[in-house]
Amino acid sequence: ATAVYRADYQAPAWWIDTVELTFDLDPAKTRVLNRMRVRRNPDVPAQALRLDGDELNLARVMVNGGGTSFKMEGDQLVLENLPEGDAPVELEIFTTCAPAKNTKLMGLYVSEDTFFTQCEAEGFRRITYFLDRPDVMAMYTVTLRASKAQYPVLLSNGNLVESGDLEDGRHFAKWVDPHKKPCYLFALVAGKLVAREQHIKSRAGNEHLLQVYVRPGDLEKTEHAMNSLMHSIAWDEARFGLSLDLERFMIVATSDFNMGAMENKGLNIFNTKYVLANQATATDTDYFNIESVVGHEYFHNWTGDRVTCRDWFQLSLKEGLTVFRDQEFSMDMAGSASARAVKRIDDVRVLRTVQFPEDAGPMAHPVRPDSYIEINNFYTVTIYEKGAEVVRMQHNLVGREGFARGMKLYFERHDGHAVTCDDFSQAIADANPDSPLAQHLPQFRRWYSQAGTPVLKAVGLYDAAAQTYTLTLSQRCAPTVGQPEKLPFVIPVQMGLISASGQEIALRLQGEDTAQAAKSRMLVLAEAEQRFVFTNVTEAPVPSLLRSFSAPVVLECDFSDAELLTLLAHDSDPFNQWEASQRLGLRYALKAITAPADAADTDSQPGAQLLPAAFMQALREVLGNDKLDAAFKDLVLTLPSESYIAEQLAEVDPQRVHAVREAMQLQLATALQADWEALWLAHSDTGAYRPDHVSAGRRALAGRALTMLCLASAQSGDTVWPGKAYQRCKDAGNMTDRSSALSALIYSASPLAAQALQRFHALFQQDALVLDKWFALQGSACDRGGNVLPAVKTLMKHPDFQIKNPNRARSLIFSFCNNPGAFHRTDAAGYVFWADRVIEIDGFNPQVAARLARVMDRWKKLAEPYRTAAQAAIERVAAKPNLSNDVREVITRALA
Ligand code: B3K
Ligand code: ZN
Repeated sequence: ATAVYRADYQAPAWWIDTVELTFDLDPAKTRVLNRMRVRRNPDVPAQALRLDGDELNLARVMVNGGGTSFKMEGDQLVLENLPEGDAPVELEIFTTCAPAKNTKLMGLYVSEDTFFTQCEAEGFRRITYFLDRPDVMAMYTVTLRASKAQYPVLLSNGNLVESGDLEDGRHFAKWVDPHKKPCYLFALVAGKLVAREQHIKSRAGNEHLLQVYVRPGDLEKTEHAMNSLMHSIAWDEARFGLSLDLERFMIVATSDFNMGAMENKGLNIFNTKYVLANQATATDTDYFNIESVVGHEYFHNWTGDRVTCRDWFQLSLKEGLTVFRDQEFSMDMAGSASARAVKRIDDVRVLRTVQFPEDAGPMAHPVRPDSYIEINNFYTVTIYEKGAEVVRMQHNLVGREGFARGMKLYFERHDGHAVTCDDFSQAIADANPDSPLAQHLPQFRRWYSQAGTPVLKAVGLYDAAAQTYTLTLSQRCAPTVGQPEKLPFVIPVQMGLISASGQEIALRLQGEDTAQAAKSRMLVLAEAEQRFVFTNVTEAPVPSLLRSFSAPVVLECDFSDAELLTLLAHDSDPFNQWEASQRLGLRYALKAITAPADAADTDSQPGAQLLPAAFMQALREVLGNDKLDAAFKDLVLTLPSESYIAEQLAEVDPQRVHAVREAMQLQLATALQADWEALWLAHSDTGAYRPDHVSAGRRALAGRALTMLCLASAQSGDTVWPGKAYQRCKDAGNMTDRSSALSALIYSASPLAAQALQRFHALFQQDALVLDKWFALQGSACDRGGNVLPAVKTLMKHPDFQIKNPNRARSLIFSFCNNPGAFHRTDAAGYVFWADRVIEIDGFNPQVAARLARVMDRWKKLAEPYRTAAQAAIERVAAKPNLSNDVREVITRALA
């Protein structure tokens, strides 16, 4: 395996204008006839045509209707003697492949007797020989032929132009895609499926047919996905003027899928997890995720499909932008300012707990990487979530209207083309020539080229005599792999100033004539250090910085506890209100963790008071504040995660982090017991189920109250609350309440947990997605004396456990390996288990194995004895011959 470099990009020597594919579908041996019209790229010196292939059986190659000479070089089919000149050449390639044996779930494969494809990033070469790169865009005509009884539904991209019966019980369908596309957006589906259908008329007046295909029996679980699709279509028209460009738009669900979903043109293929929902089987989170993923894939129809990536280094061009779009869609759907803030907080939590560690670890890479060995390893939180933050900063630097203008220009310039991240920023800046983005564009682009999370340092100085407040902002960024020196970023800092009594102070910078009406404004830090002097400040203010998380940075500021309590109580920016609670929680956790072991032996004193009285009182006030939404209260009462806490430490003892955080949880449970009881009474009856933000927030808070009450009961020996939780497991009217009650019993180690789990299994043994939850709850259970790993090992032998199904593997194995308190064991057994599973899964599905391998990214930060044991486990994987490129790349980087 060798690395590919962005700097080596060259335009293709050949173009493919049209492709006609004919499939004779058979699980054991599918025949693929590929007729292409190719022509030389006149802008590039003449070269042989080199077509990519992978695990194909080649039967025949013809050129312009006759035989030809060809050779194989590795996996490539090389045609050296094609006719000279500009005239198009007709190529015909006949191959076969074995979909039933395809366990990698890349290319053409079979799941539950149905054919599916997954081509992004480089799966099309597993279907036929092709120029498998995104800058080669062609027009497709696809004919599918298969047994009519076994595969009554035959789907591909675009419009169905012809269908009918053939001999021997076979039938066919012919599809024409009216848009040219790169091959990674090709798809076909064939099997016994049923569809929910919806006819809609767009704003532009065009009629469209929407279809959601699932297995018979699942149809009643497709209403929410269909509604989400209709909302997505309406939103993209309203916000960006982008309409559906197809007569028919299809979504198909499969239970065997390596990731969430795939945006194939007009034929999106989805993991069932992001399609199927009813109140009995799906939680509020599932409902919101479905809306967001359906939106995400639909929005790719423009940002990804109409304008695609020139090469895979530009992946964030479509992914960062499309995540930004799905985040905005979810926020606009959420409605109220506070529901928007909750969504923003959720997104930032993912960024900080997953992306920040990635950016500080061995897999760190810029949003636009410079090299890769296996592109599938680069579908990362950096490309997606940090990429979305980089788009969001551009949005904030030009404003909402300006961004819409920029998008319009982007499509005017690039529709139908394969372009770069630079092209995108250029369009946004050019449409807003007077914006700070245009002013700083070359420097802003460092967000695409430099990896690592910048640290933004803020120092405030109040001068009572001069009535000025001087805010000094500076930035630095630690070295990352291959990038020892970093240049300053352009950091938009949305901010305000608050008086001790909680009033917002008018913001007037020195040199400005009058104070701006707004009490929140954006400062742009573009140098290593800059000073901002505010005048007419009549009392010492508390700065509220980086409101709504206006840049993906770590904010370093010496807030006192009292200042943070002021922000928690009074900040008009709900994000920073929440942030204040997190800073305080983190501060007390770190203090306890780094205190000398004998001074705060939390292991032996689980009741230790780690959270001071003033903080507890502030939390009590949040819980009792009628003006705050339940969902927001739930987030304020969520302590920073173990992995986020660990990330702040130079050396991590995961068991100590776990013990301290659990001690803090216990304090929240016992000290606020009366508050939790009141909350339970007020919120536990959520009425008829509706997955809207207000009632979902109530359910979340009720669920947390129940968990806390069960935890306090475990301490006191009381049995009332576990009894109530058990009762709720039995007769809850929806999956959100049922699973949160079950999780409360498991978390509090209630003796009723085992029985509740058994009942839950009996009730849902026919439902794969609910069984995934059942496995996940056990894999992520709070560890008590090392009990989780043996339970996981036993569950691996459960008849419902199937390691080859990615959702099931993730539900048990990934849940366990991402459960720090259970995974990091002094006897190293968690690491041994991890290494065994990586090796096992790599034998049939490298992409899933490589994801699991990433669990060990931060091993170098571990304290002994964990560090040595982790290294031994990683080295054992590395020593394995025949590792996939996917796993090899992750492991090599981890050990480097
Ligand atoms: N574009 C796909 C991801 C493909 C992953 C390939 N390993 C889904 C998405 O981002 O919408
Ligand atoms: Zn995407």
